[in-house]
Amino acid sequence: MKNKILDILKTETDYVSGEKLSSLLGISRAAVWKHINNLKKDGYVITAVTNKGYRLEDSDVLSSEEIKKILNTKLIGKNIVCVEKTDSTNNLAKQRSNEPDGTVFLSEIQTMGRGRRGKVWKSADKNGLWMSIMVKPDIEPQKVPCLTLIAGLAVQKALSGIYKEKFEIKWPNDLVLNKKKVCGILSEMSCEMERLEYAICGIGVNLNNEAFDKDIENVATSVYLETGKKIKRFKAAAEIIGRFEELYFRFIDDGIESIIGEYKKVCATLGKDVVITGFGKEQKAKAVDVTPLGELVVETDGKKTVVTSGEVSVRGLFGYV
Ligand code: BT5
Repeated sequence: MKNKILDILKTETDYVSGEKLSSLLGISRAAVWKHINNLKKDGYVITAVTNKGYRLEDSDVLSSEEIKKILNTKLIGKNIVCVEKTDSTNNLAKQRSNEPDGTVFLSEIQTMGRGRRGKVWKSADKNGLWMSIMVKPDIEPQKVPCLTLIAGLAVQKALSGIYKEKFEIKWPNDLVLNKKKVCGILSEMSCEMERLEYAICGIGVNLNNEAFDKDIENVATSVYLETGKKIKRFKAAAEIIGRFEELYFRFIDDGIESIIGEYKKVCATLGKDVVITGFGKEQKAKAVDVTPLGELVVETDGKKTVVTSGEVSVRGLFGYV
């Protein structure tokens, strides 16, 4: 009933009276009022004016219904869990790992969003998309880093399909726009013996942020800051989930080789002079390739080395990218 009221309010730009809603739906006005209050609790902004009725204001609500309405996938996002607040959607996914394959977890805000190796991912506001996709493929655990590439490429394709700006990937997992980070990805997994139980791709995208904290303002940006356009989070979520599924099925059916070429085309790191930080030291190198397992091949004094994202961080010699 709540959703029926929502559908009616969405089709009207002006106020809809409680009387009209009650006669259209065959419920009492008190029941209408109760459902309106529940919608408000869900995050919808509804203005109520005596003698006029109810009007739905332009609100950006992250709900599984809104996402599912525009989602056309077979596996990913068939089950969506949306919560108001959690420490980290990756943690939420782990706690609820018995949810079906392809479940997507979203939270309006994260109180302890995580990056790699204990770093913090700032996400204590509703300006971005904080989402984890849980998959349970029958693959070797060593191939899980491929999912990070897939997630990065999925976000790149989704945002490039919506905006005309050039979104690029900074190896392995950052999506950058105008040389600043708009998205980070954290993949985690659980294995039993040599068998993968589940993998979680945590995706954080700065969408509508108008500013960032001092400590990250030099590296961080949002889609809004770069394009001047705000986007509803459920639309961005649906777009990313759809792209993720396309790439994920290609990966399962034909291997990462079928995707890596596309990844390399949008990878801003390739061909750049970079600084590799890891194993307690910093080293200058040239990024020359990405392997089918998603590792970066770097060259120093004619010698090629393969580095993995779990081991090192990479930044450009002359800036973040
Ligand atoms: C990442 O780590 O970029 C992975 C971020 C993954 C976030 C998602 S949100 C949903 C899911 N739940 C989680 O708890 N995590 C995932 P890393 O490459 O280690 O980068 C971390 C660094 O990015 C920090 O040290 C900051 O410098 C910078 N940073 C922090 N918050 C940021 C933000 N909102 N936007 C851009 N950069 C940020």
